[in-house]
Amino acid sequence: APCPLKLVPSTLNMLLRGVYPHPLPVAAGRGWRSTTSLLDAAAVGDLVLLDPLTEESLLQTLQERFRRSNIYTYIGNVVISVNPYRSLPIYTPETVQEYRNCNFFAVKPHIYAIADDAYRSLRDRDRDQCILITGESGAGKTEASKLVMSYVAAVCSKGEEVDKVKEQLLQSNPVLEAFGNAKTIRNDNSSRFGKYMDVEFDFKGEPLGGVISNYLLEKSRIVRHVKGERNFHIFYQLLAGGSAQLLRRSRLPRTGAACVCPQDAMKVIGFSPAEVTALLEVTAVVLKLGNVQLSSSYQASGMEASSIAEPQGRDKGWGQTWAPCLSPQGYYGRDALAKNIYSRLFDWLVNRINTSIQVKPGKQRKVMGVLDIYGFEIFQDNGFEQFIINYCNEKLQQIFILMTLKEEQEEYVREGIQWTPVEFFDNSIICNLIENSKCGILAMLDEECLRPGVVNEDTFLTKLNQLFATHKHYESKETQNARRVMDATLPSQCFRIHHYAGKVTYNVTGFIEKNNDLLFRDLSQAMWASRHELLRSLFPEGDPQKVSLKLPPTAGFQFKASVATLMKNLYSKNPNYIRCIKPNETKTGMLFTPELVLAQIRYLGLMENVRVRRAGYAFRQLYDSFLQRYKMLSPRTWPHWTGSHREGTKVLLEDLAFPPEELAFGHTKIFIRSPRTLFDLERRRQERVAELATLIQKTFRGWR
Ligand code: AD9
Ligand code: MG
Repeated sequence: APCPLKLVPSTLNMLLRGVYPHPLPVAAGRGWRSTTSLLDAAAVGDLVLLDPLTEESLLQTLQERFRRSNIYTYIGNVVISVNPYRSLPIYTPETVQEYRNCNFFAVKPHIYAIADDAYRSLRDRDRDQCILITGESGAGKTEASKLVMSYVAAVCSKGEEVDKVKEQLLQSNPVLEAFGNAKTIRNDNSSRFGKYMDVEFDFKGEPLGGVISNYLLEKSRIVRHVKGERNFHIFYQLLAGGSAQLLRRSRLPRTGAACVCPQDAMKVIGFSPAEVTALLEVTAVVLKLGNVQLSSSYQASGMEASSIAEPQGRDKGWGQTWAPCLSPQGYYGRDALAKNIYSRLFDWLVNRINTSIQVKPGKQRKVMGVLDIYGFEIFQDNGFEQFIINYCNEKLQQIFILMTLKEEQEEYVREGIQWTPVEFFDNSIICNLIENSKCGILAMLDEECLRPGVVNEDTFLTKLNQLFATHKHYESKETQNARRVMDATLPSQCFRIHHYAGKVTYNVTGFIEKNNDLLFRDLSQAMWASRHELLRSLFPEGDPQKVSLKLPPTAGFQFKASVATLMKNLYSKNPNYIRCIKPNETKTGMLFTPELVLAQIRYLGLMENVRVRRAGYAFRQLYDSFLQRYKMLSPRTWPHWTGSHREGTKVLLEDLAFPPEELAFGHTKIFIRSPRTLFDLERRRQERVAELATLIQKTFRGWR
């Protein structure tokens, strides 16, 4: 009801201040506008306060908020973002201003709020930050990372030097997307690599530069992709938008609709024209390698050999260059070479960008890391890639739990509140199953890859089945039989892992080859012998002077090491999470398919998120804001309390007679255990406000 404040004489005005404190300090966790009632369950902006907490209520809340175009919702300091698949007017410069230095509690949940919080905490409190963005393909991770970056760029200071750094950092995106993104069935601009970027700031909060790390480029796309998908954007951009000179030199036709090759972005980053040309030339090499056709013939020795089929017309030059290195394993060698050139080129690109944006050593800096990485994957067929990706997500979940608990514990210590251990599902057991350096699945795979002679996946699988026969999170045909699983449905060549987010069946076919990732030595030597400086530099092991008998580290080993580095890096920072959700399979604007979202709620472990978040106390607030909002509930604190805020809060809550275990009094904050108590408090407040309003109106009428 509208408040009759305007009409009320000033004495009454004074009285009312207790009822309508102005501005209303918003009580709860993040996510309420001051005018929104906490009791409007459908609008709950922070799922920590969801009551009751069930998968269903969580789903319904997200759906209802989505319907109202509120795509962002919090779980404490975790932002859930549901992809609207249409442009919403919520990223304007005005919105940036609204969130700039905002009071987190007083504005709607927004990705800007978390970006602002992280940035301010980095600048003013000297705490390094990381922003972890996860979600399935098409859920909006990359868009989210760009929103965070552009927000930070908009709010940090301006100046010629700073603007140049900002521009370089922002322009690294289109370049990496050109080489690392592709159209897939799930997403027209799907990132086919994981990306972590540290943005570094000076003590004033001005950006100095950054470092990018990339993870596991999907290089198999170079030689094969599903119908309806495309290869990496750069190939199309090269053919449609590459300079006439480059196309002529590479003997490539101009084809496709006009599109921009990100040459300008590369220049902004600091690439020289010669570097741009070299990069695109090697890209052209990969493109042309795909057209190389082989023919088989029998040599005098009786061995079968393949050689390049008669090169035609303008490709003649290439054909001759490649001919000697493409015997004897034919297409396999050709494909391995193409994949290797491209993935090494991509690594080179990332390094080259880093050279431009890196900060001089020795400079004091504060860091904000942004991680945009593939979410949990459960497909019909899951292979080595899914295994690796899901392992990474398992580690991210582990670190999430560790960090959340650590953060909670630290706050309790700061506030002088006793910490009671909370129960949560500790997924270390699954991480260990995969990564244990003696007998984890990855170690077993490496062992198998090292075995001389014919290796195959059968022995690998048999070994796993024996080793993990009694492991709670491992399932095989044998364990199914032994455990008398009713729906024993495991296909042959498969094992199943019970991940925190669900069960995934992996087919071991291809594990060994993908883990080995070997390139024939004569191919790397041929590359090293190339006159093309860049191409040559990508294959240092091709130098005959440096022949090494040591096998290169396996793909699994490398990934495990880079995940370990990443985790260490993240663990040293203050975490902020963005969990992205894809609302439908058809990229349709504002369409919400509940079953699909529910599956993601599970993969993302959101229920566990909420549980961990409110494991101790679901809600906490500074004493003065708390007292201000609720003081009208006790005659002892209303309308005025003259003692300390802490004492006032104590008196107030004493009068309300909540069970003592529901409350804890910290040094600066009051802690409330369950959302129910908070709602109770809020309900009482609403009733009291109505009562007082009536009373005031009556009095006022009497006066008139
Ligand atoms: V993948 O794992 O790289 O395949 P992402 O990165 O999770 O995936 P991406 O950010 O590329 O997904 O988003 C997919 C598409 O959704 C974008 O191209 C946009 O068309 C759309 N999208 C995502 N977020 C938003 C948004 N906040 N507002 C409007 C959005 N559209
Ligand atoms: Mg992406």
